[in-house]
Amino acid sequence: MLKPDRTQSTTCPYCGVGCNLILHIKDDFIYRVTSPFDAVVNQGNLCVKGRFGYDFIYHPDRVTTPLVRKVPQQAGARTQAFDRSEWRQVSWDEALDLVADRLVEIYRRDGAGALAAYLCAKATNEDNYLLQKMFRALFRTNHIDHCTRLCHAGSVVALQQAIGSSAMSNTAAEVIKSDCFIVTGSNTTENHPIIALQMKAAVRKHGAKLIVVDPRRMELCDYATLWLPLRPGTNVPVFSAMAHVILKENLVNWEFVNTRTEGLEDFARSVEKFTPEYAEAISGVDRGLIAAAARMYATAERGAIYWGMGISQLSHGTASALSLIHLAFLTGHIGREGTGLNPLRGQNNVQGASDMGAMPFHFPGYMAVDDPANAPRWEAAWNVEPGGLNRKRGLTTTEILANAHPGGVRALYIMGENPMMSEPNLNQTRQHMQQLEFLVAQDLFINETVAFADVFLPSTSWAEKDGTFTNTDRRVQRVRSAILPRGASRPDWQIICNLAQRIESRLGVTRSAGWQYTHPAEIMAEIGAVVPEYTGVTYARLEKNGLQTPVWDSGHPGTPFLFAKSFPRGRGKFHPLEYVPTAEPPDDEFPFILTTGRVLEHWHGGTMTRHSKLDELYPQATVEINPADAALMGVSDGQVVRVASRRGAITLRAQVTPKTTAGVVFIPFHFAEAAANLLTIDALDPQAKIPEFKACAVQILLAQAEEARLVAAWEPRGRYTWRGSPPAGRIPRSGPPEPMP
Ligand SMILES: Nc1nc2c(c(=O)[nH]1)N[C@H]1C(S)=C(S)[C@@H](COP(=O)(O)OP(=O)(O)OC[C@H]3O[C@@H](n4cnc5c(=O)[nH]c(N)nc54)[C@H](O)[C@@H]3O)O[C@H]1N2
Ligand SMILES: Nc1nc2c(c(=O)[nH]1)N[C@H]1C(S)=C(S)[C@@H](COP(=O)(O)OP(=O)(O)OC[C@H]3O[C@@H](n4cnc5c(=O)[nH]c(N)nc54)[C@H](O)[C@@H]3O)O[C@H]1N2
Ligand code: SF4
Ligand SMILES: [Mo]
Repeated sequence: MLKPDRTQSTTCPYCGVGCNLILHIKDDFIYRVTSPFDAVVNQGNLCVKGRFGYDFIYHPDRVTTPLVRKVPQQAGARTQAFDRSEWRQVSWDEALDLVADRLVEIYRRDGAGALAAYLCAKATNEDNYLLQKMFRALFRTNHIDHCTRLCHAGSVVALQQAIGSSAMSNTAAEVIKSDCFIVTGSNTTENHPIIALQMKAAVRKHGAKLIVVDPRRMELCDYATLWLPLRPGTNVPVFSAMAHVILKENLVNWEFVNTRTEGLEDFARSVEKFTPEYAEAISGVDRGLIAAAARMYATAERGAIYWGMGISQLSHGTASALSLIHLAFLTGHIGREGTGLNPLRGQNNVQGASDMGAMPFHFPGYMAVDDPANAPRWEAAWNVEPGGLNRKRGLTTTEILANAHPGGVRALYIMGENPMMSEPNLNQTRQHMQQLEFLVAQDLFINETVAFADVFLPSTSWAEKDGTFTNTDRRVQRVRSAILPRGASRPDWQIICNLAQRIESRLGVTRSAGWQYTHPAEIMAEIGAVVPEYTGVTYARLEKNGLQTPVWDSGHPGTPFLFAKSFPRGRGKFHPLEYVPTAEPPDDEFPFILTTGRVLEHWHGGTMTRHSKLDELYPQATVEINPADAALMGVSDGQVVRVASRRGAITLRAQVTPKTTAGVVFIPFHFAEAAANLLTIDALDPQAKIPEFKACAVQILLAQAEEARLVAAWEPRGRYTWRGSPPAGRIPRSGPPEPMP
């Protein structure tokens, strides 16, 4: 067996579980990944992505030199360029000067509101902190957001309203201490695989009861005591009916309700009408099952709730999450080990990016931009004149693109996101992208979004840089550079510092906000000096297993579970709810409900996993159809079908499976050849602004022969290749910039 020259321990770049990895390296090449058995998060376990999905860093399509578009792009007529010949390789100086010139020009001409940035839940805390600092301190804009908007925004708003804090309340591994737990809107075995292992252990080894509430028959249903297969978009009636039963049968934890919550009376009146019969009529879930689930959760010693996108990605995502929070309030299943309200955060560092202020409403540490007490603290930290920082809430991701027009947003800076795959209604998103006057992308690949850019800044991957990620249960862990940066790529934090200094000199700033860091540890020290929850987070203390925030001071051990004594807002607040149907119910013309989501082997728009061996494990998009529906339509397994909504159409193979319930079809959104988001609807939750990815109406037709031939010709990695790339098989080594062909 190959002997490594060295190993490096670090954190997985994929999901929010935050598994610890050991990279085995020979000749500056990572050839194997294992995991330490004493890692508290994953105890030696890894899913297929953590174990094998790192090879994208060596993929020949990866771009490691700064690039500028050859043909200048015009607002309104911006095009996508996937071909190397359409770009010019430039030096870092030229690329950074151009970006600084254009951003400053647009800022001087149109003001702060014309600039916006998408931050990156894949990048480190330090990277995100610096990019929001650059846009807030230098350009005075709060138009800063990231993929959390498309993700747990509904949960975040609901938890803020009810509790005053939006993170997972407990540690995922505590699930083995629960005697009953609800998993809803979360396909945990595919999307948080290592947490799912702990859930299975809770059931099989510790005898816990599991209640699954989900329209799809995902793997955890095999472990569940009860499965409530609800129609997509009917969370509020189902969970409100559970609250109804808990109140009617007096299964309420009165001590908790009386001492820790407020607003019960109005709430109790509002759930009068949510009888199990009423909920059954709307959701399709048997009334007896709803009552049984209510009793099982309410009478547990330690009950916990875990949830995912099936709760938040709806045009009433906030209400859905509130309907879950009420169950924990009524039963007092929060503030103790093995209980809690646990939104499973998705990206490796989405918790961290949110903590770092990668959002339009908050400075780092969730300090509201429009609360007059907060801006002065950051003005002092960033050397900004008093009153200088913008105190108005900025635009969200979805709003930033919708406002890309003269008088609105003119320049967008995207660090590691792919809205041209991840936003709903892509045909419209495309039109918005075309309206931008200037687009900068900082990424590893020319993905569907980067292809629209004027300038490409090549960043290093997680394997080539130092920093920290904060996982789903608030654990801040080290990311350690294992190999030299590929080609001329630079860590995100360095690119931002290089650029910010150029911007400051063009703006003629006399008081620098400070960009002279020699190591990300110094950035973390700056964060900890102002954000109380990160005060005790220093690199020296993170060495082995990281620390769970809040870490109030340098001796504080971190916080495994929250809210033992009180909530940040004082008492937990009940919110009376109404049932609001999804924005686009099925009808005669579009008779199926489309729900979208993920598969184990792939990641979002596929930029990373489709440039990895993982693509060979799951090479093609499929639409999952229930056998009853397939029989009615005469569709057989593997047949090519055309799926259309009012916004777009795609062609792909059918997968006939009982995993999806009758009337509902499922398409993963990883595949550009059949992008699910061409179909999805851009209806938004009014408060959280999260799109309704989980329900829209579609029709399914058998494909024409021509379309079927196209699908048959798909190959693994058939998505795009960066033409002119090195011959397959050659592994580009670190070193000087690659020559352009
Ligand atoms: N392999 C892989 N893992 C990932 C990701 C990835 O791309 N690939 N992405 C990461 C990210 S960013 C995130 S946010 C997480 C997401 O993780 P999940 O939340 O598990 O994501 P989804 O696949 O979108 O599945 C959501 C579940 O909601 C269910 N659902 C749909 N509609 C409803 C509804 O109306 N009510 C209820 N109760 N359930 C419903 C679906 O059937 C599905 O089981 O995964 C993370 N992990
Ligand atoms: N239909 C449908 N759409 C959805 C969802 C759904 O369930 N259904 N889910 C939504 C959710 S929950 C989410 S979170 C979003 C995700 O949406 P996005 O965040 O837009 O998707 P990703 O593909 O994860 O994009 C990450 C990008 O970062 C780059 N990258 C990786 N590492 C680094 C790094 O260190 N530095 C830099 N600069 N770049 C890096 C990758 O190459 C990639 O291009 O999608 C949303 N869209
Ligand atoms: S469970 Fe998540 S963090 Fe762990 S190896 Fe898989 S993708 Fe990585
Ligand atoms: Mo997400």
